[in-house]
Amino acid sequence: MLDGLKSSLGDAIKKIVKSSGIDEELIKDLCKDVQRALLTSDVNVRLVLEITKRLEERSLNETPPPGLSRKDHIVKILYNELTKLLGNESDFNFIPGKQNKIILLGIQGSGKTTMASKLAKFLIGQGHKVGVVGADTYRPGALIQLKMMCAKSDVEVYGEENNKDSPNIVKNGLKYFENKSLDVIIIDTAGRHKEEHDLLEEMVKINKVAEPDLALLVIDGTIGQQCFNQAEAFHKTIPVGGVVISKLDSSAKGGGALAASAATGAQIMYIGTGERIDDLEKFSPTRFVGRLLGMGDIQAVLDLAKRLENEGDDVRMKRISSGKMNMDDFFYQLEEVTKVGSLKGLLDSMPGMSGMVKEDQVDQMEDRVSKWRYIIQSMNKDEKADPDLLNSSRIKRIARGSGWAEGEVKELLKNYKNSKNLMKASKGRQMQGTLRKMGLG
Ligand SMILES: Nc1nc2c(ncn2[C@@H]2O[C@H](COP(=O)(O)OP(=O)(O)OP(=O)(O)O)[C@@H](O)[C@H]2O)c(=O)[nH]1
Ligand SMILES: [Mg+2]
Repeated sequence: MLDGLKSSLGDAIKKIVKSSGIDEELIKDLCKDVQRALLTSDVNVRLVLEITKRLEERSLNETPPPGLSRKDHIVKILYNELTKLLGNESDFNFIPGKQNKIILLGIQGSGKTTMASKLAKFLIGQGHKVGVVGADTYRPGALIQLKMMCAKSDVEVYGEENNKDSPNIVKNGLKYFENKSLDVIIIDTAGRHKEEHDLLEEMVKINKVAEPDLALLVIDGTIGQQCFNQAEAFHKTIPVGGVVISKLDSSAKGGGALAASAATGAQIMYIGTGERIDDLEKFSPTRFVGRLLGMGDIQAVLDLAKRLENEGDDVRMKRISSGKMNMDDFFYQLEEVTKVGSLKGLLDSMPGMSGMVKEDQVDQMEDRVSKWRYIIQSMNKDEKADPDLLNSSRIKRIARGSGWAEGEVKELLKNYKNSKNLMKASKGRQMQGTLRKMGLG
């Protein structure tokens, strides 16, 4: 499924992983590769540009958490951004003690009947008891097709071969199943018109009779980003509870279909990945992107990132307060403070501090933080863990790597050492500590 997209994204990641060092050019290259991959998969240009812009900005500006390499961090950013592109995780909660009605909607040939039988089997696998109503009165042989597919999983189908009134069939079907011990009823409808308007009118009628708990819109994934218009039109007319994208196995445009549907705000709940009855998956953006990027590789990175995030503050604060702050800790604190918004705002909000720091001092500090970001990024892992290693030849190398003068590197080191010493002395005295963290103490 989506093999083209998978291999082109995979190649892009390989380039990053194999590189000897990360620089701006490489990040720009990655963005171009990702752009190409997504466009080839028919993802909308605007969405592609948004995602690669964020990928570039975050890759250039974010400092990886200590312990996570820059490369891994970039892979993680790519993973995050692609996941966001595909919308949220969503689940339909079946209400116990009643018959939950699911109606399948969609244009002709989108895959509704196939989906009805796949979904029936899938839900049975989850322990539900399922019945199906066939309300397609237009397509010759529709009921036979549905019955044949459902027979494979012993699901009973209600249909009326000679009744042309589909809302009436739905009504009769629901009545027929009423007293059977079933908890899910799936209703397959006709997709007779390509013209949106007529189709939508019919949908509204059936919808009224069925009073579904979940209306699932089935969209053919091979149409790519055109999904947007279809999903949006349906979404506006009928309270669509979820979207199913079918035929993702045979579509080179599947990425576009998924992204476009998510962009309407509709939740993608299931995907169809083949013609057989088992070719159905519950859709999860995180799992999907994980697989797209090669789950084995990415999972290890995500696990590590998560562990480091959780380890986060406790360990770090202990290290800092015991005077063992390393360069990563120092920078982490600087970033924490600047993240809050302007330093001035922060200081003004502290009791007794208001107006104590002059405007230009604050500006200077913010400039410094951004300068130091580049310098610290040019240090290697050992140097960050133990800045005492930084002798004059290392300082020279770092200056060259970061694009700043040696004097700036030395200035940073001086501030780091001051902060570290002051931190030791000011244990527990929070406010002064904060000031010193910023190199203002
Ligand atoms: N490759 C592939 N083919 C699919 C998938 N889902 C459905 N199809 C095929 O698409 C065609 C149409 O599927 P149907 O389930 O009959 O579509 P429908 O929406 O019920 O069509 P109408 O009732 O005519 O509106 C059939 O040939 C199916 O085998 C899928 O996930 N992958
Ligand atoms: Mg059908």
